[in-house]
Amino acid sequence: MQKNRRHIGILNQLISARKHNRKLFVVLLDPDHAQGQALEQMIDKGKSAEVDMFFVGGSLMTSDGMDDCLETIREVSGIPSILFPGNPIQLSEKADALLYLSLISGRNAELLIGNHVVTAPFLMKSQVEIMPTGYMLIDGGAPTTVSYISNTLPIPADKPDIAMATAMAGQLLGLQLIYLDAGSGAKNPVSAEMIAQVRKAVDLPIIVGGGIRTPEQAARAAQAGADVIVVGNQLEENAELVFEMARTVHAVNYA
Ligand code: 1GP
Repeated sequence: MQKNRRHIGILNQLISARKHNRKLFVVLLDPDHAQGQALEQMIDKGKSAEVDMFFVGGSLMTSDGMDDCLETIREVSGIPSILFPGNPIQLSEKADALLYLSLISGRNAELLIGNHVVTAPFLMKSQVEIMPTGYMLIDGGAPTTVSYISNTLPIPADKPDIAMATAMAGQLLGLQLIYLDAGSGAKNPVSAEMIAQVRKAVDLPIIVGGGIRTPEQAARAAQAGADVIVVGNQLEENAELVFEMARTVHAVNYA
């Protein structure tokens, strides 16, 4: 099946970046929030700031702007676009890759396997690169849309040992990426301590996002061992920040 895929290289790019300690900066675009000119401008700024990838998705999408968003990314920037689906209908052939998320911090069977069964026949025929991802929600200080919609409890922020064991299980199950997410707009981002513990526990590339508002917070996450830093909300408020965020993350070298 892999031979049909348009790209099989994005997971390899993430693995190679991890191997060479090159930190990546990703902008999360929620097609419900960014549309038309504002979307084009954000993508254009992302290109100038040399962001590495765009994630596209949202916990709850009420518009049908997904395809438009993916097309605009391709036309304006040529930067890889990765689907970060909040639910199984957020799939599109216009993306380069898909974070095939298993919510391993939760115990909701639909988000561990049910949705995968429903979407598998479509994905087997798709040209989109599939990236099996252990998705872990970490308590960010207040309930977020994703914890409500997923009907799961996040891992307590002060329990890095639970996060460690969960990430280890993800690696043993054969997942290829770990995503530590405090949820979009979280009050507190995932702590450096938790990221560092998970870093020690697994070899996989680690993506970290949720509630990162400043370049310092982004740098702290990268220094603690995150390979990919994702920012959404804050850039919707202040798109100019993308330059400093990207520069700061790219400047971190984790030894
Ligand atoms: C959420 O990790 C992403 O799933 C990004 O979060 O919107 O808070 O930056 P923010």
